[in-house]
Amino acid sequence: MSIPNAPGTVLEKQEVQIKPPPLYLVVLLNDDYTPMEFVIVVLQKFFNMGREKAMQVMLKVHREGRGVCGLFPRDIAATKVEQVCGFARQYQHPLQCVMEEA
Ligand code: TYC
Repeated sequence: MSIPNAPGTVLEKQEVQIKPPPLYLVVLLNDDYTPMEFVIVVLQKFFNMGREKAMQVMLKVHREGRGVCGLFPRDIAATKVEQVCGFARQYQHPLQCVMEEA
């Protein structure tokens, strides 16, 4: 065992690369059956959007097939996905929500 900081010891600066935690996009996918109004409610309830913003995002998903609901740390993104999927199942809608690394 070496003696820490013994006389004559040269301390080298350690190069520590600290990366910020990865962020994840929560993405809503289009389908043909979930009512538009239900999607608006989901965006308001789980992503704190006002009605106008929720309407815009819902229409984007409807027209383009997918749309971003928000950007979150991994655990928060995973919770949002679970909440949205659980809520949709509760009402028997096929709405799909996924997360992907940004
Ligand atoms: N395409 C659906 C309809 O016409 C509406 C919809 C929008 C469904 C967004 C899912 O993520 C979605 N009723």
